Amino acid sequence: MISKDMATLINAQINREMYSAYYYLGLSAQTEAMNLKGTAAWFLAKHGEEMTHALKMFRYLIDQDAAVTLKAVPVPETVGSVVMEIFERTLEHERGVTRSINDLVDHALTEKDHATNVFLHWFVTEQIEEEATVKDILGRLRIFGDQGQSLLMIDNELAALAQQINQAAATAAAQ
Ligand code: OFO
Repeated sequence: MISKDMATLINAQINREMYSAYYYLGLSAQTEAMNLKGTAAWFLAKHGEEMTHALKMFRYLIDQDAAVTLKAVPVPETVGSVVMEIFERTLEHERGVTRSINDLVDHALTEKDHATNVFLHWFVTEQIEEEATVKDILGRLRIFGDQGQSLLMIDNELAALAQQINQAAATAAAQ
């Protein structure tokens, strides 16, 4: 059993994870409309990942005998159609999520809630990986540009990355 305060904060994080999923879904639609198939597939794969994050927290609350309180998911912010800008906003978005996960860990430590602290470690590690991936994509866009041939190259790389994410999700679901 976890405290009411801790459960409230995890419920708020479920909402943020759902928002992340929605944010990526919106960008998938947007980049699909820009004919960036690989980028759209990557954003769609990210949408699926974010949904699993929300469901991990949902399951944790239930396992801890805490109430799940679902709230409305905000409409995702509008991001311009410049590819560089899309990834800059995405990095900012992920950094914001990292801050909120860190706040949760801080709270768990304050409460000496060891179970939640251990549970959250997975998310801390996940955020490191997610920020690094977006930083890497952004780095390539900054070096090669976000137009023409280089955009095509990055779009192809994102298609391959999306496949990896989907395969990992399928493997995890089969276990
Ligand atoms: Fe939920 O992992 Fe990023 O946002």
